[in-house]
Amino acid sequence: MSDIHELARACRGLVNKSRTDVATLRVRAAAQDANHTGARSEKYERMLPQQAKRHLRKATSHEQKGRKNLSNEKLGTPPDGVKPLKLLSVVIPARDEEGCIGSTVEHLHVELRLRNVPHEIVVVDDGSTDRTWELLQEASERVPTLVPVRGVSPHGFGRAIVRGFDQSRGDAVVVMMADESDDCRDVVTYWKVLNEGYDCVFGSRFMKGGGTIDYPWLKLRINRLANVFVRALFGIQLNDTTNAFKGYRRTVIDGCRPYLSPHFNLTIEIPLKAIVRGYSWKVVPITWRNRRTGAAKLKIKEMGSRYLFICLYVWLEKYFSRGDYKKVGD
Ligand SMILES: Nc1nc2c(ncn2[C@@H]2O[C@H](COP(=O)(O)OP(=O)(O)OP(=O)(O)O)[C@@H](O)[C@H]2O)c(=O)[nH]1
Ligand SMILES: [Mg+2]
Repeated sequence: MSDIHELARACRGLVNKSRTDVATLRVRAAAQDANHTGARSEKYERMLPQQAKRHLRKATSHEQKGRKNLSNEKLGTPPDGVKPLKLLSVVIPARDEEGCIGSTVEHLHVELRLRNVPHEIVVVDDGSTDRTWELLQEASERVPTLVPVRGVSPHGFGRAIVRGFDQSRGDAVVVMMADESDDCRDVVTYWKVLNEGYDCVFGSRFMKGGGTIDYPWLKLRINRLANVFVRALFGIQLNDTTNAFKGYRRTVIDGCRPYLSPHFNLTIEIPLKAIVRGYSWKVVPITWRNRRTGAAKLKIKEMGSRYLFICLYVWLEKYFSRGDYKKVGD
């Protein structure tokens, strides 16, 4: 029901000619949900004003046309001399995500299948006290590419992702969240960029073309401050280092070991190490929206010092290791 209201609200916004990026994103996100959950019915269409209905129909037909073309499009054709990638592993850490894990996995599977991306979806559940694990078992009957993995104690976001890396087989890896914050279409973009030959692809929600929906005010301020700090410390042109949703070639995942971060600080350990160790990277715009079910696990108070520790650790590596850990030639 809340999806329907969200869509109605967003469309009303469109009718009022408030065509901001965020409004468009809201409509897209809500329409996506409505389609996905089957909630897109006459019942909710009746709730929309005429003009909004027209917008929605037009958007849907564009989207369908676009998808038809995209499914025929050859994705990620590598330039001369670059070996094509064979398999994409999407690694998803999940703890207590019973409200969304099923739709995250199915939605992603549909998108990747539609775009002909050879893939596996490795979901690492550790320490869930709700039905996340049972739902993953059920989903694996419907989604053949799903690989549910059970984490072992001690638990933690970073540990779960590293376990996912160890259990995955792809020569390209994308880390994605379970709470439907990240857009499945951005995963396809990541695959494409990695196939162009880049070692890493970093999404940014804060560049032209990117966006966020319902980002909590305080969290956003802290995020922006943290990113300014990281940028200044490392002198890099990346303004969204702290977002975990990123893509890497397997060579990067292995080349950045051993990982020190058991918790959310792994989010910055991988990209910062990859940059410092000399892997190539590209930044692309992505969209993000706040979770609608479940609870946030990131406790900024607990994580602040851990983020600082890992930043300073990689900074020390950059200036004092004399290149001992640098990427070795292909
Ligand atoms: N396996 C595992 N997954 C975790 C753990 N902690 C968090 N996660 C997952 O990591 C992802 C990110 O956690 P969130 O709680 O969404 O963190 P956040 O994005 O900062 O918070 P929100 O603003 O609520 O989205 C989600 O998919 C969680 O289920 C953990 O200890 N183990
Ligand atoms: Mg989240």
